[in-house]
Amino acid sequence: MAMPESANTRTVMVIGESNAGKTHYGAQLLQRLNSQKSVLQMRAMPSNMTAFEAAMRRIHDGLAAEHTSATVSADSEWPITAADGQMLDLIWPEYGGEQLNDILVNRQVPATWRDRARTSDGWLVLARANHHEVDGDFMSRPLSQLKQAPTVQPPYRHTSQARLIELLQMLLFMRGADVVAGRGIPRLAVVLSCWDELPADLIARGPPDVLRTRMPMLAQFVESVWPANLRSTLGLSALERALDDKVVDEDFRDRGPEAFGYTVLGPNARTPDLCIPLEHIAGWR
Ligand SMILES: Nc1nc2c(ncn2[C@@H]2O[C@H](COP(=O)(O)OP(=O)(O)OP(=O)(O)O)[C@@H](O)[C@H]2O)c(=O)[nH]1
Ligand SMILES: [Mg+2]
Repeated sequence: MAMPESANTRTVMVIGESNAGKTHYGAQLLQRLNSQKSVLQMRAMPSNMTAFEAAMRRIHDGLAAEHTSATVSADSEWPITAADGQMLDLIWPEYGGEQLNDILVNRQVPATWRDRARTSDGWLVLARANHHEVDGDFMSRPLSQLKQAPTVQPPYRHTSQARLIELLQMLLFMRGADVVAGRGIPRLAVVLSCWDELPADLIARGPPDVLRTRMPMLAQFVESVWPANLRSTLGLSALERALDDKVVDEDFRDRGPEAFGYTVLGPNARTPDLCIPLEHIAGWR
């Protein structure tokens, strides 16, 4: 599965739960990487493109792509090169995001994930910030409210923040990283996807600020494990708007997918270059 390694090749893997926006970002990135206009280019044929090709066709027609079925598991490997000749191998495990959940529930990491955890140089975590409201607990809600215990207990499930932290901890453990001594820690980019969905008071703020507001526990975990020079937080809107799976967005179709999407670098600082998160994670920026 692994591509031949060379001294200046970095390997990055994408981590994201179901609905995080993996497939749409992947489809938009592919389009940009093949466009000859981006600072990063595809240097050879990527493998296992089926899911992304279907998504690219849908987006091209102004429609949202379909969810990736939970049974899909096909590593897509993208050989990328930068203008100065540096190389990046991106591993995009095109999976139904539910597989991550299976890892957490079964507490077993399949061999493919173990290998990825060990051999990758960087991890790109996609999290959909608008889906992460801070859950109420005794720190944030008055005790009087908590006393009114629900009569029917919902099945216990970790919050999405807790799931991501747990997953990162499992992957760090598989890797044999020494968190206390700060050894063997991969680069990390937390990419807050679907930025366009955020409410007006957050949309103008910087990505680290939004991470701290929407996912404070994850923000603290990342800050405590990753030294500042190994981590970054960015915002991303792969489509710049929501697409429907049945009603065609004619404006999007007419102007084309290449006219949409941006990376958020800071408060009100955006660039249409969707490859920036890759440069960050490779340590080129
Ligand atoms: N508003 C907005 N919606 C987006 C954007 N990117 C993706 N979406 C929507 O987010 C939903 C999930 O996106 P996917 O790319 O299918 O998510 P995924 O991570 O591949 O999910 P699974 O395939 O279930 O693992 C879809 O309904 C998309 O239409 C964006 O930039 N903006
Ligand atoms: Mg998908």
